[in-house]
Amino acid sequence: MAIDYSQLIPNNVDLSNDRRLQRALENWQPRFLDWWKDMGPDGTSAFDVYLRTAVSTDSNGWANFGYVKMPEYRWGIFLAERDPERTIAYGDNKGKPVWQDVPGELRSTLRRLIVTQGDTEPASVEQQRLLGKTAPSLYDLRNLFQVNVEEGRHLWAMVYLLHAYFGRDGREEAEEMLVRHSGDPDKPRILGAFNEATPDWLSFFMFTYFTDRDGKYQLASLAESGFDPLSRSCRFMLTEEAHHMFVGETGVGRILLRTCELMKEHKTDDVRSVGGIDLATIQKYLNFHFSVSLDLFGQEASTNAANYYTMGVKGRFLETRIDDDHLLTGATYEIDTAENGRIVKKTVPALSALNERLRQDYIEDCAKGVLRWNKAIERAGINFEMKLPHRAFNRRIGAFAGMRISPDGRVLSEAEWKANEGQWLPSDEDRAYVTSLMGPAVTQPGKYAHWIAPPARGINNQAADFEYVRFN
Ligand code: BYC
Repeated sequence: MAIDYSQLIPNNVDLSNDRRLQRALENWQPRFLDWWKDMGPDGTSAFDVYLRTAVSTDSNGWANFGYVKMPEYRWGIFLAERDPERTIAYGDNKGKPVWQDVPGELRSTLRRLIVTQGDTEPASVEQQRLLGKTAPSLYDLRNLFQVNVEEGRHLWAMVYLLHAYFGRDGREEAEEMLVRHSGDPDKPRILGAFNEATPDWLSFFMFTYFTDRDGKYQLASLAESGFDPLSRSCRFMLTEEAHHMFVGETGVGRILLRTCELMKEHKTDDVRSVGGIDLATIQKYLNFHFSVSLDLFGQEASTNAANYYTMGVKGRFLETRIDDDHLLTGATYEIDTAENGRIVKKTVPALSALNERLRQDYIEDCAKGVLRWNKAIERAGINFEMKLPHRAFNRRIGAFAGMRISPDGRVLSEAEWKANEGQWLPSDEDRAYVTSLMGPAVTQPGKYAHWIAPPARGINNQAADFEYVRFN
């Protein structure tokens, strides 16, 4: 169904035919807008931003570009097309038609997953609230705002499901989405990474590379859900997620490129002395964001994950393309885990290892971008390689939580860790240095902060000096 933009809440779910639901969501809408004004990008209400807006949910040409004031962005409810033939691809209900409503016995499980997913979306907007003040260019500022409005829409996607399918409980959960806040000591966001600060643009690019990529993998698993409205919501969300990871990959890539240029131009490794971000510091930020994002996959061995799968609630990445029985009852999977203070390999039932399997898919995907960064460093004639740290490094969730492990996977004593931590994770001094580079936003079209290279091309093929944001 086409997106109906004539409604207060744009949608392709025929909202006007369900007056109760429409009224409930129209009640939530002003609260969302208040939250956006209080917790969204600070001081930006009057800006005209060159944004893309969804005009249809099919794969061709869904986006429309134009100047929009962010509070007037048409947040709405867009689900991918329904496939009337779709069946559940795995677990005990394999082969049965997908559910158009929530089966009673799965209600609390589904609600919990939807709430956890939904909670991350406004959290990331809160984390990025102040970044606009120090944007390295209009191009980057526009990309930040695009990411922000789309995370806002992803919240709408989950809030719609809560309102439409979970009755009063769902409405209460939707309220809570705007009450918990990133880093709030009393009412924090649910998952750890979403309570960390994103105080500078290097952090932002690492976050969109690593943490948004967790989003890709979680959404892809939920897109396999037997609960069809969740699946269809996630499928459309994934189309928006791709741009966020592009922002991350190219953002880190452009910083690396600039660093290499400065090293060559000034014939020095001491990039800080010439106003760039040194490679060692970039590696430390990578270590931090990668390890924090690995935690988002949960325990290595998880009965929750096994139950989600068996019940048909959450599948594997690209479930239908995997060549096996999609039941996994007798199957095994080898995981890295900890035993008596050591890292060991262990073969466990494949069902309980589903979080770890997804984490493995994610790690392989992360490694591809690192390879591209390294090629660019090599092309620039610099002898340095960025590396993903060991999966056990700096973990707070799962078997390695609390252990001291080096980026190359050696178990350390507390003293060894303390002696080296500053070489592996950003120190206060590193953070202070990166923060010191974040000057006032660069607002002249086509100009870039000193520490980052321009992008290879403009958004929607716009010219290099295109005015992506007008401040009014
Ligand atoms: N922090 O059996 P386990 C995105 C808890 S990002 C805190 O492994 P499960 C985005 C867990 O709740 C994608 N607690 O759990 C990106 C459980 O508690 P109980 C977000 C954690 O359920 C950028 C216990 O530990 N989407 O979209 O298998 C910008 C046992 O753990 C954490 C989703 O996450 C943690 N990291 O796995 C914007 C999808 N990990 O039961 C957006 C929905 C575990 O003992 N969520 N715990 O009370 C899920 O699928 C699952 O909840 C998790 C956890 C994969 C997160």
